[in-house]
Amino acid sequence: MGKEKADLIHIAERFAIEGEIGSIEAHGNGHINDTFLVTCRLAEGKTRRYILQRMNQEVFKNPKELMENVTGVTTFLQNKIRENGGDPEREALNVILLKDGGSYWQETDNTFWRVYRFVEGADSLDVVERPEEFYESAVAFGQFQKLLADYPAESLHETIPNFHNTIDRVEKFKKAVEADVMKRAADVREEIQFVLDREADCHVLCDMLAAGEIPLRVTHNDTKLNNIMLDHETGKGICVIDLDTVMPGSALYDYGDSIRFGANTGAEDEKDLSKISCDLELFSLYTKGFIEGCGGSLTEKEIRMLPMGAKLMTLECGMRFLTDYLEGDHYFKIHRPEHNLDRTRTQFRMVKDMEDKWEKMQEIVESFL
Ligand code: ADP
Ligand code: GN1
Ligand code: MG
Repeated sequence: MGKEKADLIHIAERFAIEGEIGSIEAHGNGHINDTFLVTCRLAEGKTRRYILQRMNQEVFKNPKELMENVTGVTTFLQNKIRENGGDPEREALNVILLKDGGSYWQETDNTFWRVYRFVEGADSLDVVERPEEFYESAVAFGQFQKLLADYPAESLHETIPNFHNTIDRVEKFKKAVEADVMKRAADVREEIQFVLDREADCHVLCDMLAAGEIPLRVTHNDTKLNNIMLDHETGKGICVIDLDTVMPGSALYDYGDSIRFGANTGAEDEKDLSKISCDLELFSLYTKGFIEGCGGSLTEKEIRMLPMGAKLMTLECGMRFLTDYLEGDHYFKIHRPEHNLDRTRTQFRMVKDMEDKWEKMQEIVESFL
């Protein structure tokens, strides 16, 4: 991770954490930030844990604006949770400030760091082990969006411009194919063609948003299963994390990204594509949970378009992995040479499977109208 433990301790000590640092270990499976679990010793053998993160500056060009969003959203959520009788220290992310009050630390090497309170008694999952977990994640992501319904959207910075603009994503993808800086395009012709054959689809949701047929909302935009903490005791989605991409978007993005990841019968980077498919039971469960979580706020049009949300978020993600592969793997963390290509292939297999199951998916969604 590029930093010695002593450096990490030095950075963590800038923040108003409690106790004496006992250990700092790399943590979690996020693809973007460098995440560490910091365990501090308190009196009487007790411990307090924190998450220390180096924000990814390749992805987030403006850490100051990023942290303005995160502090704004977390403070707003904490107030709502308090009003609703919940526990704001556990049900929302809590930013730990610097000893002198700022929300992030700039190291001398120009890296940017932040600290969150660790959400105890809960887990983030990389795969759906029990269908109920997926259902609970849906309810929680739906509720999250509902909680943010009256957040002042105009105060949010666009941390990644055009993040789910699939028209823009296709353009960037085509540029990467044309530039072919790594000379990899010839080996992935089939995958490139897969995108080009679906270019028209990439306009559908953008056009509907532009025409006002579906509403712009404040959404999370990165709703994969490991971005939610599930409570050990109740199994409920206790806290939505990874708030770096909270921005105006569509409910269909949040719904679709969860289906992309969690309703897949295989892992996002599975090499054996025969293991990849869209599990319709999980699809149905998530749909039910998300609609419930949104508490009646989704319009009929949004509900009818849910299958398109799932397909487009999966296609977009595959296209992003392929773009990164063509550009030399500078965006997503990779752990083996063709990692982004393996990820691309699972996404495209999932899209194809959704296309084969399209009518069934629509029937399922319509049963909730
Ligand atoms: P990335 O953008 O790289 O995905 P995340 O913010 O999602 O970074 O953090 C990576 C992982 O670290 C999460 O999937 C989760 O397992 C863990 N994590 C992050 N924040 C917390 C927290 N406050 N409490 C407990 N675990 C956390
Ligand atoms: C990244 O940050 P993480 O690992 O939760 C990415 C998402 C992708 C996802 C694919 C800011 O999510 O958009 O869907 O990887 N986040 C960002 O697994 O680009
Ligand atoms: Mg994450």
